[in-house]
Amino acid sequence: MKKITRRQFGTSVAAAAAAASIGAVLPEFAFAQPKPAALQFPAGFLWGCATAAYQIEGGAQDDGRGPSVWDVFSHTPGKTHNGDTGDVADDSYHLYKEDVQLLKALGVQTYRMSISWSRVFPTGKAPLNPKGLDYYNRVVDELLANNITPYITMFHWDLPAALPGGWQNRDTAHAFADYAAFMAKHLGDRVHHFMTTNEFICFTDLGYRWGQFAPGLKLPAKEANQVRHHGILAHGLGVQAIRANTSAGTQVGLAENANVYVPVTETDADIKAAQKATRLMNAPFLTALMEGKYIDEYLQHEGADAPQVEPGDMKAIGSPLDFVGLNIYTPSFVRADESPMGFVIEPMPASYPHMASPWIQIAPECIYWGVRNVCDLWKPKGIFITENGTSSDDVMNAAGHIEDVDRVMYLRNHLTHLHRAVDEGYPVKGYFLWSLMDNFEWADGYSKRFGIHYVDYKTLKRTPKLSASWYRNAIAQNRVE
Ligand code: GBH
Repeated sequence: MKKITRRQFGTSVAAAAAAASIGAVLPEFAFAQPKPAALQFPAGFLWGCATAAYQIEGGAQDDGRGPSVWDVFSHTPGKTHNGDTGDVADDSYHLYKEDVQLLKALGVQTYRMSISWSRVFPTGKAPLNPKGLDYYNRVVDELLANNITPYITMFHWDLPAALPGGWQNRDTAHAFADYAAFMAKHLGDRVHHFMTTNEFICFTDLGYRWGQFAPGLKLPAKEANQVRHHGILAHGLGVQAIRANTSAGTQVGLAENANVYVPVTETDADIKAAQKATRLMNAPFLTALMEGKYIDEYLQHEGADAPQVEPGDMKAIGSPLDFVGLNIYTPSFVRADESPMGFVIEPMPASYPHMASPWIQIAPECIYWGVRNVCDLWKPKGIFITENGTSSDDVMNAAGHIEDVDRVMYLRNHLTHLHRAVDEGYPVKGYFLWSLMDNFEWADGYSKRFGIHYVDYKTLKRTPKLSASWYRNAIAQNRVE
Protein backbone atom coordinates (compact mmCIF):
# COMPACT_ATOMS: atom_id res chain seq x y z
CA MET A 1 0.00 0.00 0.00
CA LYS A 2 1.15 3.47 -0.85
CA LYS A 3 2.41 5.47 2.13
CA ILE A 4 0.15 8.43 2.95
CA THR A 5 0.78 11.47 5.11
CA ARG A 6 -1.28 12.08 8.21
CA ARG A 7 -3.24 14.77 6.44
CA GLN A 8 -4.04 12.57 3.50
CA PHE A 9 -5.05 9.85 5.91
CA GLY A 10 -7.62 12.13 7.56
CA THR A 11 -9.00 13.17 4.21
CA SER A 12 -9.27 9.63 2.95
CA VAL A 13 -11.06 8.49 6.12
CA ALA A 14 -13.56 11.31 5.71
CA ALA A 15 -14.03 10.37 2.09
CA ALA A 16 -14.57 6.73 2.96
CA ALA A 17 -17.05 7.68 5.69
CA ALA A 18 -19.01 9.83 3.30
CA ALA A 19 -18.99 7.05 0.73
CA ALA A 20 -20.38 4.54 3.21
CA SER A 21 -22.84 7.08 4.66
CA ILE A 22 -21.43 6.57 8.13
CA GLY A 23 -22.25 10.19 8.83
CA ALA A 24 -25.91 9.49 8.27
CA VAL A 25 -26.15 6.45 10.52
CA LEU A 26 -23.78 7.65 13.25
CA PRO A 27 -26.25 9.51 15.51
CA GLU A 28 -28.69 6.65 15.62
CA PHE A 29 -25.87 4.18 16.06
CA ALA A 30 -24.45 6.20 18.95
CA PHE A 31 -27.79 6.46 20.73
CA ALA A 32 -28.43 2.78 20.32
CA GLN A 33 -25.29 1.91 22.27
CA PRO A 34 -25.92 1.05 25.92
CA LYS A 35 -23.74 3.05 28.29
CA PRO A 36 -20.84 0.96 29.55
CA ALA A 37 -21.89 -0.87 32.68
CA ALA A 38 -18.33 -1.17 33.88
CA LEU A 39 -18.36 1.73 36.31
CA GLN A 40 -21.77 1.11 37.80
CA PHE A 41 -21.70 0.87 41.61
CA PRO A 42 -23.85 -1.74 43.34
CA ALA A 43 -27.35 -0.87 44.53
CA GLY A 44 -27.19 0.35 48.11
CA PHE A 45 -23.72 1.86 47.78
CA LEU A 46 -23.72 4.95 50.01
CA TRP A 47 -22.62 8.34 48.77
CA GLY A 48 -21.87 11.14 51.19
CA CYS A 49 -19.87 14.21 52.09
CA ALA A 50 -17.64 14.76 55.10
CA THR A 51 -16.88 17.74 57.33
CA ALA A 52 -15.47 18.33 60.81
CA ALA A 53 -16.78 20.54 63.60
CA TYR A 54 -13.92 22.98 64.09
CA GLN A 55 -13.49 23.39 60.33
CA ILE A 56 -17.08 24.46 59.61
CA GLU A 57 -19.01 25.46 62.72
CA GLY A 58 -17.67 28.78 63.89
CA GLY A 59 -19.79 29.97 66.82
CA ALA A 60 -16.64 29.41 68.82
CA GLN A 61 -17.88 31.31 71.85
CA ASP A 62 -21.58 30.89 71.40
CA ASP A 63 -23.94 29.33 73.91
CA GLY A 64 -21.29 28.28 76.40
CA ARG A 65 -18.82 26.42 74.16
CA GLY A 66 -15.42 25.94 75.82
CA PRO A 67 -12.13 26.40 73.95
CA SER A 68 -10.42 23.49 72.24
CA VAL A 69 -6.69 23.14 71.64
CA TRP A 70 -7.34 24.35 68.08
CA ASP A 71 -8.88 27.61 69.38
CA VAL A 72 -5.78 28.17 71.49
CA PHE A 73 -3.36 27.14 68.74
CA SER A 74 -4.97 29.16 65.95
CA HIS A 75 -5.03 32.24 68.20
CA THR A 76 -1.31 31.87 68.88
CA PRO A 77 0.60 34.12 66.47
CA GLY A 78 2.49 32.30 63.74
CA LYS A 79 0.76 28.96 64.01
CA THR A 80 -1.70 29.10 61.11
CA HIS A 81 -1.58 30.64 57.66
CA ASN A 82 -2.35 34.35 57.97
CA GLY A 83 -3.34 33.83 61.63
CA ASP A 84 -6.62 32.30 60.47
CA THR A 85 -8.87 30.77 63.15
CA GLY A 86 -12.10 28.76 63.26
CA ASP A 87 -13.95 31.52 65.15
CA VAL A 88 -16.45 31.95 62.32
CA ALA A 89 -15.38 29.42 59.67
CA ASP A 90 -18.52 28.58 57.63
CA ASP A 91 -20.77 29.50 60.56
CA SER A 92 -22.49 26.17 60.20
CA TYR A 93 -23.42 26.59 63.86
CA HIS A 94 -26.04 29.02 62.62
CA LEU A 95 -26.37 27.99 58.97
CA TYR A 96 -26.68 24.22 59.39
CA LYS A 97 -30.14 24.14 57.83
CA GLU A 98 -28.73 25.68 54.69
CA ASP A 99 -25.95 23.09 54.72
CA VAL A 100 -28.42 20.25 55.01
CA GLN A 101 -30.14 21.68 51.92
CA LEU A 102 -26.81 21.58 50.06
CA LEU A 103 -26.57 17.90 50.95
CA LYS A 104 -30.12 17.30 49.88
CA ALA A 105 -29.56 18.98 46.54
CA LEU A 106 -26.57 16.69 45.94
CA GLY A 107 -28.72 13.65 46.60
CA VAL A 108 -26.33 12.10 49.13
CA GLN A 109 -27.66 9.35 51.36
CA THR A 110 -25.18 10.05 54.15
CA TYR A 111 -23.28 12.84 55.87
CA ARG A 112 -20.15 12.44 57.97
CA MET A 113 -19.84 15.17 60.60
CA SER A 114 -18.03 15.51 63.90
CA ILE A 115 -18.96 16.78 67.33
CA SER A 116 -17.13 19.56 69.09
CA TRP A 117 -16.43 17.91 72.45
CA SER A 118 -15.96 21.27 74.18
CA ARG A 119 -19.30 22.54 72.90
CA VAL A 120 -21.01 19.74 74.82
CA PHE A 121 -18.57 19.57 77.76
CA PRO A 122 -16.77 22.94 77.89
CA THR A 123 -14.03 21.58 80.19
CA GLY A 124 -13.99 18.11 78.61
CA LYS A 125 -15.87 16.62 81.58
CA ALA A 126 -19.10 17.28 83.48
CA PRO A 127 -20.85 19.63 83.81
CA LEU A 128 -22.75 19.37 80.56
CA ASN A 129 -23.51 22.40 78.45
CA PRO A 130 -27.13 21.58 77.48
CA LYS A 131 -27.13 24.11 74.64
CA GLY A 132 -24.21 22.29 73.05
CA LEU A 133 -26.09 19.02 73.11
CA ASP A 134 -29.19 20.78 71.75
CA TYR A 135 -27.25 21.91 68.72
CA TYR A 136 -26.30 18.35 67.74
CA ASN A 137 -29.84 17.18 68.39
CA ARG A 138 -31.07 19.85 65.99
CA VAL A 139 -28.52 18.96 63.31
CA VAL A 140 -29.30 15.25 63.55
CA ASP A 141 -33.05 15.89 63.40
CA GLU A 142 -32.63 18.19 60.43
CA LEU A 143 -30.60 15.55 58.57
CA LEU A 144 -33.13 12.83 59.31
CA ALA A 145 -36.03 15.05 58.28
CA ASN A 146 -34.26 15.34 54.92
CA ASN A 147 -33.60 11.60 54.62
CA ILE A 148 -29.87 11.90 55.17
CA THR A 149 -28.21 9.39 57.48
CA PRO A 150 -25.72 10.93 59.92
CA TYR A 151 -22.34 9.25 60.43
CA ILE A 152 -20.81 10.85 63.49
CA THR A 153 -17.14 11.24 64.36
CA MET A 154 -16.71 11.74 68.09
CA PHE A 155 -13.30 13.36 67.85
CA HIS A 156 -11.79 15.26 64.94
CA TRP A 157 -8.78 16.89 66.71
CA ASP A 158 -10.56 19.63 68.73
CA LEU A 159 -9.62 18.43 72.22
CA PRO A 160 -11.07 20.52 75.06
CA ALA A 161 -8.22 22.83 76.10
CA ALA A 162 -9.09 22.46 79.77
CA LEU A 163 -8.15 18.77 79.99
CA PRO A 164 -4.90 18.78 81.96
CA GLY A 165 -1.94 17.53 79.93
CA GLY A 166 -4.06 16.88 76.84
CA TRP A 167 -3.16 13.59 75.18
CA GLN A 168 -0.02 13.32 77.29
CA ASN A 169 -2.31 12.41 80.15
CA ARG A 170 -3.70 8.88 80.17
CA ASP A 171 -6.84 10.21 81.89
CA THR A 172 -7.77 11.93 78.62
CA ALA A 173 -8.47 8.50 77.08
CA HIS A 174 -10.94 7.84 79.89
CA ALA A 175 -12.45 11.32 79.58
CA PHE A 176 -12.96 10.59 75.90
CA ALA A 177 -14.72 7.31 76.67
CA ASP A 178 -17.06 9.10 79.11
CA TYR A 179 -17.85 11.76 76.54
CA ALA A 180 -18.38 9.16 73.79
CA ALA A 181 -20.67 7.17 76.09
CA PHE A 182 -22.73 10.28 76.77
CA MET A 183 -23.07 11.24 73.10
CA ALA A 184 -23.90 7.66 72.08
CA LYS A 185 -26.59 7.52 74.74
CA HIS A 186 -28.16 10.81 73.69
CA LEU A 187 -27.94 10.40 69.93
CA GLY A 188 -28.11 6.60 69.69
CA ASP A 189 -31.90 6.55 69.33
CA ARG A 190 -31.47 8.29 65.95
CA VAL A 191 -27.81 7.78 64.99
CA HIS A 192 -26.57 4.27 64.26
CA HIS A 193 -23.11 4.88 62.80
CA PHE A 194 -20.25 6.24 64.85
CA MET A 195 -16.56 6.80 64.32
CA THR A 196 -14.40 7.24 67.39
CA THR A 197 -11.42 9.28 66.19
CA ASN A 198 -10.07 10.85 63.03
CA GLU A 199 -6.47 10.29 61.86
CA PHE A 200 -4.35 9.37 64.86
CA ILE A 201 -1.12 10.77 63.47
CA CYS A 202 -2.60 14.25 63.11
CA PHE A 203 -3.61 14.72 66.74
CA THR A 204 -0.64 12.76 68.15
CA ASP A 205 2.61 13.11 66.18
CA LEU A 206 1.74 16.31 64.32
CA GLY A 207 0.53 17.96 67.53
CA TYR A 208 3.01 16.58 70.06
CA ARG A 209 6.13 15.49 68.15
CA TRP A 210 6.42 17.85 65.17
CA GLY A 211 4.44 20.85 66.44
CA GLN A 212 2.72 21.83 63.19
CA PHE A 213 -0.77 21.09 64.57
CA ALA A 214 -2.36 21.85 67.96
CA PRO A 215 -1.15 21.88 70.65
CA GLY A 216 2.15 22.61 68.86
CA LEU A 217 4.55 20.63 71.05
CA LYS A 218 7.83 19.02 70.02
CA LEU A 219 8.28 16.25 72.54
CA PRO A 220 10.99 13.60 72.53
CA ALA A 221 10.12 10.21 70.99
CA LYS A 222 9.40 8.45 74.26
CA GLU A 223 6.74 10.96 75.30
CA ALA A 224 5.34 11.26 71.80
CA ASN A 225 4.95 7.47 71.62
CA GLN A 226 3.01 7.60 74.87
CA VAL A 227 0.71 10.21 73.32
CA ARG A 228 0.12 7.82 70.40
CA HIS A 229 -0.74 5.09 72.86
CA HIS A 230 -3.25 7.29 74.68
CA GLY A 231 -4.80 8.16 71.31
CA ILE A 232 -5.41 4.55 70.30
CA LEU A 233 -6.48 3.68 73.85
CA ALA A 234 -9.11 6.43 73.62
CA HIS A 235 -10.36 4.82 70.43
CA GLY A 236 -10.57 1.37 72.06
CA LEU A 237 -12.30 2.60 75.21
CA GLY A 238 -14.54 4.69 72.97
CA VAL A 239 -15.64 1.64 70.96
CA GLN A 240 -16.57 -0.13 74.19
CA ALA A 241 -18.37 2.94 75.53
CA ILE A 242 -20.41 3.44 72.35
CA ARG A 243 -21.41 -0.22 72.24
CA ALA A 244 -22.41 -0.19 75.91
CA ASN A 245 -24.75 2.76 75.31
CA THR A 246 -26.41 1.89 72.01
CA SER A 247 -28.64 -0.86 70.74
CA ALA A 248 -27.41 -3.91 68.87
CA GLY A 249 -26.89 -3.14 65.22
CA THR A 250 -25.17 0.17 65.84
CA GLN A 251 -22.10 0.31 63.60
CA VAL A 252 -18.85 1.44 65.17
CA GLY A 253 -15.57 2.21 63.44
CA LEU A 254 -13.08 5.02 63.04
CA ALA A 255 -11.62 7.22 60.32
CA GLU A 256 -7.95 6.61 59.79
CA ASN A 257 -5.43 7.95 57.30
CA ALA A 258 -3.42 4.76 57.14
CA ASN A 259 -0.34 5.11 54.96
CA VAL A 260 -1.22 3.65 51.58
CA TYR A 261 1.35 1.72 49.55
CA VAL A 262 0.96 1.21 45.83
CA PRO A 263 3.09 -1.57 44.32
CA VAL A 264 5.22 -0.18 41.48
CA THR A 265 4.26 -3.13 39.32
CA GLU A 266 1.33 -5.44 39.75
CA THR A 267 3.48 -8.50 40.32
CA ASP A 268 3.10 -10.90 43.23
CA ALA A 269 6.40 -9.74 44.70
CA ASP A 270 5.53 -6.04 44.68
CA ILE A 271 1.97 -6.67 45.87
CA LYS A 272 3.40 -8.62 48.83
CA ALA A 273 5.85 -5.77 49.44
CA ALA A 274 2.96 -3.28 49.57
CA GLN A 275 1.22 -5.45 52.14
CA LYS A 276 4.33 -5.72 54.28
CA ALA A 277 4.83 -1.97 54.13
CA THR A 278 1.20 -1.38 55.08
CA ARG A 279 1.49 -3.58 58.16
CA LEU A 280 4.84 -2.22 59.30
CA MET A 281 4.42 1.48 58.57
CA ASN A 282 1.02 1.63 60.28
CA ALA A 283 2.26 -0.32 63.31
CA PRO A 284 1.57 2.35 65.97
CA PHE A 285 -2.00 2.89 64.81
CA LEU A 286 -4.13 0.78 62.47
CA THR A 287 -2.00 -2.35 62.77
CA ALA A 288 -2.27 -2.18 66.58
CA LEU A 289 -6.07 -1.87 66.31
CA MET A 290 -6.43 -4.70 63.82
CA GLU A 291 -4.10 -7.10 65.62
CA GLY A 292 -4.68 -6.02 69.22
CA LYS A 293 -0.96 -5.68 69.79
CA TYR A 294 2.14 -3.70 68.93
CA ILE A 295 4.00 -5.87 66.45
CA ASP A 296 7.54 -6.94 67.40
CA GLU A 297 9.17 -4.86 64.69
CA TYR A 298 7.63 -1.68 66.13
CA LEU A 299 8.63 -2.49 69.69
CA GLN A 300 12.18 -3.34 68.60
CA HIS A 301 12.42 -0.21 66.51
CA GLU A 302 11.30 2.04 69.37
CA GLY A 303 13.37 0.16 71.96
CA ALA A 304 13.50 2.16 75.22
CA ASP A 305 11.08 4.70 73.66
CA ALA A 306 8.30 2.11 73.30
CA PRO A 307 5.03 3.14 74.96
CA GLN A 308 4.11 1.98 78.42
CA VAL A 309 1.12 -0.32 78.16
CA GLU A 310 -1.13 -1.28 81.05
CA PRO A 311 -2.98 -4.57 81.42
CA GLY A 312 -6.17 -4.56 79.38
CA ASP A 313 -5.06 -1.74 77.07
CA MET A 314 -4.38 -3.89 74.03
CA LYS A 315 -7.62 -5.79 74.43
CA ALA A 316 -9.57 -2.52 74.37
CA ILE A 317 -7.48 -1.22 71.47
CA GLY A 318 -8.19 -4.39 69.50
CA SER A 319 -11.96 -4.19 70.07
CA PRO A 320 -13.75 -5.66 67.04
CA LEU A 321 -15.02 -3.03 64.61
CA ASP A 322 -17.98 -3.02 62.27
CA PHE A 323 -16.04 -1.06 59.70
CA VAL A 324 -12.73 0.58 59.04
CA GLY A 325 -12.95 4.08 57.61
CA LEU A 326 -10.07 5.11 55.38
CA ASN A 327 -9.22 8.71 54.59
CA ILE A 328 -7.38 8.46 51.30
CA TYR A 329 -5.68 11.25 49.40
CA THR A 330 -2.26 10.12 48.19
CA PRO A 331 0.08 7.12 48.42
CA SER A 332 3.71 6.09 48.51
CA PHE A 333 5.11 3.69 45.96
CA VAL A 334 6.76 0.49 47.09
CA ARG A 335 8.62 -2.41 45.54
CA ALA A 336 10.04 -5.70 46.73
CA ASP A 337 13.73 -5.91 47.50
CA GLU A 338 16.20 -8.21 49.23
CA SER A 339 16.42 -6.24 52.48
CA PRO A 340 15.31 -7.89 55.74
CA MET A 341 12.08 -5.84 55.57
CA GLY A 342 11.47 -7.16 52.06
CA PHE A 343 10.43 -3.81 50.59
CA VAL A 344 11.67 -0.36 49.76
CA ILE A 345 9.56 2.81 49.64
CA GLU A 346 10.56 4.85 46.63
CA PRO A 347 11.09 8.59 47.12
CA MET A 348 8.81 10.72 44.95
CA PRO A 349 10.71 12.32 42.06
CA ALA A 350 10.65 16.13 42.18
CA SER A 351 8.68 16.07 38.92
CA TYR A 352 5.81 14.03 40.39
CA PRO A 353 2.57 16.00 39.74
CA HIS A 354 0.41 17.24 42.59
CA MET A 355 -2.80 19.15 43.25
CA ALA A 356 -3.05 22.61 44.87
CA SER A 357 -1.76 21.15 48.15
CA PRO A 358 1.75 19.89 47.41
CA TRP A 359 1.21 16.81 49.58
CA ILE A 360 -1.67 15.60 47.36
CA GLN A 361 0.34 13.83 44.72
CA ILE A 362 -1.84 12.52 41.94
CA ALA A 363 -2.08 8.74 42.09
CA PRO A 364 -5.71 7.68 41.97
CA GLU A 365 -4.78 3.99 42.19
CA CYS A 366 -4.11 4.66 45.88
CA ILE A 367 -7.80 4.36 46.68
CA TYR A 368 -7.83 0.81 45.27
CA TRP A 369 -4.63 -0.26 47.00
CA GLY A 370 -5.61 1.42 50.25
CA VAL A 371 -8.71 -0.76 50.38
CA ARG A 372 -7.02 -3.88 49.07
CA ASN A 373 -3.99 -3.84 51.36
CA VAL A 374 -6.12 -3.35 54.47
CA CYS A 375 -8.64 -6.02 53.41
CA ASP A 376 -6.04 -8.59 52.37
CA LEU A 377 -4.15 -8.14 55.64
CA TRP A 378 -6.98 -7.95 58.16
CA LYS A 379 -10.30 -8.83 56.50
CA PRO A 380 -12.39 -6.09 58.12
CA LYS A 381 -16.16 -6.58 57.96
CA GLY A 382 -16.67 -3.38 56.06
CA ILE A 383 -14.78 -0.45 54.60
CA PHE A 384 -15.87 3.13 54.15
CA ILE A 385 -13.88 5.74 52.35
CA THR A 386 -14.41 8.30 55.11
CA GLU A 387 -12.55 11.04 53.19
CA ASN A 388 -11.29 11.59 49.68
CA GLY A 389 -10.99 14.85 47.83
CA THR A 390 -8.60 17.64 46.99
CA SER A 391 -7.78 21.30 47.25
CA SER A 392 -7.92 23.36 44.05
CA ASP A 393 -7.02 26.95 43.28
CA ASP A 394 -10.68 27.77 42.76
CA VAL A 395 -11.72 31.08 41.27
CA MET A 396 -15.17 32.42 40.66
CA ASN A 397 -15.40 33.57 37.04
CA ALA A 398 -17.29 36.58 35.70
CA ALA A 399 -20.42 34.47 35.36
CA GLY A 400 -20.18 33.53 39.03
CA HIS A 401 -19.18 29.93 38.32
CA ILE A 402 -16.32 27.89 39.75
CA GLU A 403 -15.14 25.53 37.04
CA ASP A 404 -12.92 23.25 39.12
CA VAL A 405 -12.08 20.84 36.34
CA ASP A 406 -8.98 19.69 38.21
CA ARG A 407 -11.05 18.56 41.20
CA VAL A 408 -13.43 16.75 38.84
CA MET A 409 -10.42 15.04 37.25
CA TYR A 410 -9.19 13.98 40.69
CA LEU A 411 -12.59 12.67 41.81
CA ARG A 412 -13.36 10.87 38.58
CA ASN A 413 -10.06 9.04 38.64
CA HIS A 414 -10.28 8.08 42.30
CA LEU A 415 -13.82 6.79 41.91
CA THR A 416 -12.77 4.81 38.85
CA HIS A 417 -10.14 3.03 40.91
CA LEU A 418 -12.53 2.65 43.85
CA HIS A 419 -14.89 0.94 41.47
CA ARG A 420 -12.22 -1.65 40.77
CA ALA A 421 -12.08 -2.47 44.49
CA VAL A 422 -15.87 -2.80 44.67
CA ASP A 423 -15.92 -4.87 41.50
CA GLU A 424 -13.34 -7.29 42.87
CA GLY A 425 -15.55 -7.87 45.90
CA TYR A 426 -13.81 -5.84 48.58
CA PRO A 427 -16.50 -4.85 51.11
CA VAL A 428 -16.60 -1.11 50.41
CA LYS A 429 -19.96 0.18 51.65
CA GLY A 430 -19.72 3.85 50.87
CA TYR A 431 -17.75 6.96 50.03
CA PHE A 432 -17.58 10.35 51.75
CA LEU A 433 -16.20 13.19 49.69
CA TRP A 434 -14.01 15.69 51.55
CA SER A 435 -15.51 18.17 51.66
CA LEU A 436 -19.07 19.44 51.42
CA MET A 437 -17.78 23.02 51.35
CA ASP A 438 -14.61 25.06 51.66
CA ASN A 439 -13.57 25.33 55.30
CA PHE A 440 -10.83 26.02 57.83
CA GLU A 441 -7.99 23.85 56.57
CA TRP A 442 -6.09 23.65 59.90
CA ALA A 443 -2.58 25.11 59.70
CA ASP A 444 -3.30 26.19 56.10
CA GLY A 445 -6.18 28.33 57.35
CA TYR A 446 -8.49 29.46 54.54
CA SER A 447 -5.73 29.38 51.92
CA LYS A 448 -6.68 25.89 50.73
CA ARG A 449 -10.17 25.13 49.45
CA PHE A 450 -11.37 21.50 49.56
CA GLY A 451 -15.10 22.03 49.08
CA ILE A 452 -17.41 21.11 46.25
CA HIS A 453 -19.26 24.23 47.35
CA TYR A 454 -17.41 27.52 47.26
CA VAL A 455 -17.64 29.64 50.40
CA ASP A 456 -17.27 33.40 50.18
CA TYR A 457 -15.80 34.06 53.62
CA LYS A 458 -17.04 37.66 53.64
CA THR A 459 -20.69 36.86 53.04
CA LEU A 460 -20.64 33.12 53.96
CA LYS A 461 -22.53 32.48 50.74
CA ARG A 462 -22.19 28.90 49.47
CA THR A 463 -22.04 28.34 45.70
CA PRO A 464 -21.94 24.89 44.09
CA LYS A 465 -18.82 24.34 42.02
CA LEU A 466 -18.67 22.29 38.81
CA SER A 467 -17.57 19.36 41.00
CA ALA A 468 -20.86 19.54 42.91
CA SER A 469 -22.87 19.05 39.71
CA TRP A 470 -20.51 16.32 38.64
CA TYR A 471 -20.92 14.52 41.98
CA ARG A 472 -24.71 15.00 41.93
CA ASN A 473 -24.81 13.28 38.57
CA ALA A 474 -22.57 10.43 39.71
CA ILE A 475 -24.83 9.86 42.72
CA ALA A 476 -28.01 10.02 40.64
CA GLN A 477 -26.60 7.44 38.19
CA ASN A 478 -24.80 5.44 40.90
CA ARG A 479 -22.01 5.39 38.37
CA VAL A 480 -18.84 7.19 37.43
CA GLU A 481 -18.61 8.69 33.98
C1 GBH B 1 -7.52 15.22 56.54
O1 GBH B 1 -6.22 15.48 56.91
C2 GBH B 1 -8.39 15.70 57.67
O2 GBH B 1 -9.13 14.65 58.26
C3 GBH B 1 -9.28 16.84 57.31
O3 GBH B 1 -9.70 17.46 58.48
C4 GBH B 1 -8.55 17.75 56.36
O4 GBH B 1 -9.22 18.94 56.13
C5 GBH B 1 -8.36 17.00 55.08
O5 GBH B 1 -7.74 15.77 55.28
C6 GBH B 1 -7.57 17.78 54.02
O6 GBH B 1 -6.28 18.04 54.48
O7 GBH B 1 2.24 20.03 54.40
O8 GBH B 1 3.61 18.17 53.69
O9 GBH B 1 3.60 18.83 56.03
C7 GBH B 1 -5.23 15.12 56.02
C8 GBH B 1 -3.93 14.89 56.77
C9 GBH B 1 -2.02 15.99 57.67
C10 GBH B 1 -2.36 15.91 55.33
C11 GBH B 1 -1.01 17.08 57.49
C12 GBH B 1 -1.36 17.01 55.16
C13 GBH B 1 0.60 18.04 56.05
C14 GBH B 1 1.57 17.60 55.01
N1 GBH B 1 -3.01 16.00 56.61
N2 GBH B 1 -0.37 16.97 56.21
S1 GBH B 1 2.86 18.73 54.77
